[in-house]
Amino acid sequence: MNRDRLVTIAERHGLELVGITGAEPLDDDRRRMEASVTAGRMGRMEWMGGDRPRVATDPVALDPAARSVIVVAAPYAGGDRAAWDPTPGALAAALAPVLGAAPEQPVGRIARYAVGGDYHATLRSRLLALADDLRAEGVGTGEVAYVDDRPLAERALAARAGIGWIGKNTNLLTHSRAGSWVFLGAILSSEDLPADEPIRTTCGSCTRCLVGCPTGALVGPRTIDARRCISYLTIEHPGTLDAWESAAIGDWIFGCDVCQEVCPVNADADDAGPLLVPLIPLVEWLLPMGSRAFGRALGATALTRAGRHRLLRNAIAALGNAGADAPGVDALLRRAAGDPRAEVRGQAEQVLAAR
Ligand code: B12
Ligand code: SF4
Ligand code: SF4
Repeated sequence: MNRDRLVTIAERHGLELVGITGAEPLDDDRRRMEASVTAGRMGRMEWMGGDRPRVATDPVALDPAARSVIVVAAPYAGGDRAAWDPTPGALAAALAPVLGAAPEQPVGRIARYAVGGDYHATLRSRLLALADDLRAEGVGTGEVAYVDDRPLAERALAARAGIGWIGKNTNLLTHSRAGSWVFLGAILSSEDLPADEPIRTTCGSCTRCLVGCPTGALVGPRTIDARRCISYLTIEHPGTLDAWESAAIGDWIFGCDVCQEVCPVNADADDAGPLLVPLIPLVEWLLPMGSRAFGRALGATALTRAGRHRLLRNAIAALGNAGADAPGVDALLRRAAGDPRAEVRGQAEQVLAAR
């Protein structure tokens, strides 16, 4: 199959950015991943260690029949998310009881990537449908499409497939209108497809993300210390956040977009910004909710990655950072300090103690 045909088929699924690379291992990326884990920069993400760097950087380790990797980038902001996500407003719809109820201040921010339907499920089903179409045209594809939840070095493969380049903020940046506001996914193919060339663009002398990261998590160009990254702290970090971590998240309650907001590559992305959520109604809404009720309310969104307890923990920390003194806040925090979950209790006690 030639490239034009692949692009035409991918466009049917709303996927305009496609690249092809060979299945050869990414030895340099493997070494960098191992170094990052060994140095502790991946924090408590134990799943990033072990055999993952080897497997993630060797498509053949995932599928012995792999000869090529088809990589796609799907815009989640600043471009047409609706082209591939049938529920681009899923998060606002799920949070309607909170967004509708509210006094306006203080608010927490939810990163742009989480605003639609859970991208793992949505993009994976798009990739599976694309793989079916490719098979129908005689292209051998592996059984599995990968989006984030399988061990595959998606950014490094996307860069090698010429979709973009890895910026100093460690994200894959593209020349499309969406810039770096893209998800990445991949399909392994047993065909020797014509590989694309990596593009030559670099960040040049720009350092806006390194300077702009509010927590110093970008410890060098293309090197992140996840332990300082708000995205890690709000989504992956287990347990109560300590005093530094709580202060570090500021008003972000799920993910962080700052190193992409400051990036000139995203200047043409006409996006709606992060989702702003009033914190007091959010805490009131989440507190009486059990895990099942949380699943029913938010199960179709990416917020399930943090779950009820971390989201509540983050909202309480952000409430503390805002110095909220509206009537009823102390009573709300005292209720949270009696929550069955230790991370919620601990966070509420910490905020109460600092008031
Ligand atoms: C673990 C993880 C995280 C961790 C660690 C992030 C990180 N930078 O490694 C945390 C929780 C912090 C995180 C945060 C976010 N993530 Co994340 N994350 C992942 C995951 C699951 C693995 C990434 C990984 O292996 N990291 C380890 C590093 C060492 O490996 P690497 O990224 O593959 O390769 C790096 C090095 O090789 C280095 N590099 C390359 N060449 C060179 C050369 C030199 C000289 C040097 C020094 C380094 C270097 O740069 C590469 C890119 O970081 C991927 C999905 C996947 N399967 O790949 C998503 C993924 C990277 N995340 C994604 C997103 C959207 C985010 C957030 C934007 C979400 C948010 N808004 O909060 C933030 C961005 C924060 C940031 N600046 O990276 C997207 C990125 C899309 C894109 N355009 O790049 C991915 C690809 C998920 C997806 N399927 O779309 N994430
Ligand atoms: S996501 Fe936020 S905290 Fe993490 S590196 Fe980027 S700006 Fe820094
Ligand atoms: S802000 Fe500048 S240095 Fe950072 S990723 Fe964007 S272009 Fe590269």
